Amino acid sequence: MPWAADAPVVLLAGGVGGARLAHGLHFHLGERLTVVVNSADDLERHGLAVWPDHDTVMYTLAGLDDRERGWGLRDETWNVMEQLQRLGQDAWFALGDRDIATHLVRTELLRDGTRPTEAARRLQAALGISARILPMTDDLVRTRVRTDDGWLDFQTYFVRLHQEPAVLEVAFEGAPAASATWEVTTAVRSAAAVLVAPSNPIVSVGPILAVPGIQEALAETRRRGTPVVAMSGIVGGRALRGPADRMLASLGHEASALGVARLYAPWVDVFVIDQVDAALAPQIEALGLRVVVTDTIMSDDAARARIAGEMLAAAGVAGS
Ligand code: FO1
Repeated sequence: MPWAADAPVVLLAGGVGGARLAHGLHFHLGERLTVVVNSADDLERHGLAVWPDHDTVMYTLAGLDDRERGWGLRDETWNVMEQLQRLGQDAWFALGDRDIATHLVRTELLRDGTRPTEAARRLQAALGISARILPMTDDLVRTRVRTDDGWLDFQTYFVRLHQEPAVLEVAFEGAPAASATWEVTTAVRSAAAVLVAPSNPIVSVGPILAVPGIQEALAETRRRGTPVVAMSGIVGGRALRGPADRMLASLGHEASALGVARLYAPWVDVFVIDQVDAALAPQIEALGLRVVVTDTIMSDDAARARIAGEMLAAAGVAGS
């Protein structure tokens, strides 16, 4: 299909893995990049609207991210948290002083009736970001996980309990009644390519697909010849970051690039795996996917740009 030369390239992303690939893609694509972020990890803390995956991508594209920690701002201070603790508040979810400014502005915009997508765009514009970062929906969707102790909010499981309990079931509360925004469906429908970050397939990519309208837009864009290219966040049987490997296993999937490929096969065309998993290529190809094998570890800016370039090449998109 003849895409417009400026047709967007859409990246479906969670937090850290999504932000790293978005950074590499931004190098090639600039304002052509549209990132659709998982918003089911979002939460309200101390009365503030906190959007972890959106902010991780936003701070990374603005060059303000803390690379060691993976979330939040570089050179952050924690005075507000210290004072909250003095005031007897539960401070298990750490909000940095400067990060709080983001949540204050966003909370006020939302309270004044601004749509979440519009609030997101205003924050991005204020930080000088040329790419678009779109929440997957303007509606409230929240991930909950069932453990031996019952159902937990995602951040209680992830941050407070350090992802220790085995996850027996996952639910995206609010998803059936949610709808995709026109910004997201238009971007997917008009995309030159849709890419999937090496994020957690269950709780980062899963919620995006659970929003009614997004799978339909993906199916339509694929029918018109737009490729969907995904990267495995499981390398050598281990998650690059976070609990994806344990989560896959406890939910009955194989904790490997092949396990992720099985989940993605119905809606993905090309699967990018790490060189350490090269031996899995024939089994992944047998699922009907084209396989690209490369070094997928995004250790520095050069690696991010190289891997992003390889994904774009796999999608047949010329970058800068
Ligand atoms: N992750 C943590 O492990 N501990 C925290 O205290 C924490 C605070 C936090 C504050 C703002 C923000 O945007 C992200 C934050 N994260 C924290 C990261 C985040 O909760 C997770 O990495 C994602 O939700 C998983 O994608």
